[in-house]
Amino acid sequence: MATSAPVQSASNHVVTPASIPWQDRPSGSSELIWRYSQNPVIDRNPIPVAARIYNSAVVPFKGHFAGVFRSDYRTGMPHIHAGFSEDGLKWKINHEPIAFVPAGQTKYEMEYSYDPRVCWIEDRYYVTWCNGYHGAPTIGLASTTDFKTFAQYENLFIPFNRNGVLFPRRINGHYAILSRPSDSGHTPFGDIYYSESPDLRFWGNHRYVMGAGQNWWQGVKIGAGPTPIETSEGWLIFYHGVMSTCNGFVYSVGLALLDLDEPWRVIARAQSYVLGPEKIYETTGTVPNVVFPCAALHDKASGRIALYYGAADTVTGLAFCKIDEVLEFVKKDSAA
Ligand code: BMA
Repeated sequence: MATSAPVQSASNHVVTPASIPWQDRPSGSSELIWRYSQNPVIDRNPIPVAARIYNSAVVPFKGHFAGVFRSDYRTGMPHIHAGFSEDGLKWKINHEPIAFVPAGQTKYEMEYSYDPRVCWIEDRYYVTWCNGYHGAPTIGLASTTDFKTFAQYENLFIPFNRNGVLFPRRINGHYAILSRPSDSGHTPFGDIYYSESPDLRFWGNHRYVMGAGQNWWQGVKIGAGPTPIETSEGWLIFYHGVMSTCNGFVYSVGLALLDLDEPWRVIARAQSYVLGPEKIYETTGTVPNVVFPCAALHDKASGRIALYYGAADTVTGLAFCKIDEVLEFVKKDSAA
């Protein structure tokens, strides 16, 4: 079920030894990405205050795992909570939301918070999320070392923006992020952009990376998912792509490979999605037909990846793949 190799960050820095969750591909299956047989790993009503936990981020922490979880309250508001797990499968999620401490003088506004990502850079974990600011979504930023105290910084951008995903190391001396400019609603457009910063405070050199529309399944909008994984061939990214149908949006998972030094340059981009909503917990829920990846654990020694994703805006799912197979697929299926 589990590997014994150390989990490493994409920058080859050993964050902490841990055994990532794993199941072999089911016999007879030829799927590139296969689901955990006991999905969902976080089911409905997981903590008293929240009816649904999904679109959440998980990282290695002190030999085990920690995470930041999108928790939708029965008031309808989403908030983010910290949580812990010995094995990456059974989660103890705090019943109280994260109480952010201002990193500076100002107490930053946060009307709602959702779709967190967590990224280890140099000496601490950084959390990014969609932060409600004067009724509009933008990208919130905080740091932590212990998942107890979180220092909150200024929002990275002015509204409207979502899906802020940091790179796990500086690139050409700068912090780097992918994001998706949007609107305040169920945005009917959206491309992925790259921005960089000397200090995580001032962001610029905004570059277009890739857009919606390449294929029907990603025809409406796209958005970055887990922290990019560094490989010798480039930054491997899982992202979500959205299709419009007469019954609403359908969210699937796509794959792309970005240049290591110039990540706004797309080396390869698969034309086919690699995980689509199929299982009952993905096709039925608050928002049917959604798979939305926010975290990937990568075991460098074995090449195994455990991918965490929100399903139907209701529960949290887990899926597995192998990095060499995924890299081969993204190049073979690419139109870039
Ligand atoms: C997006 C975000 C996600 C959500 C998805 C499907 O706009 O709000 O959190 O999973 O819609 O409802």
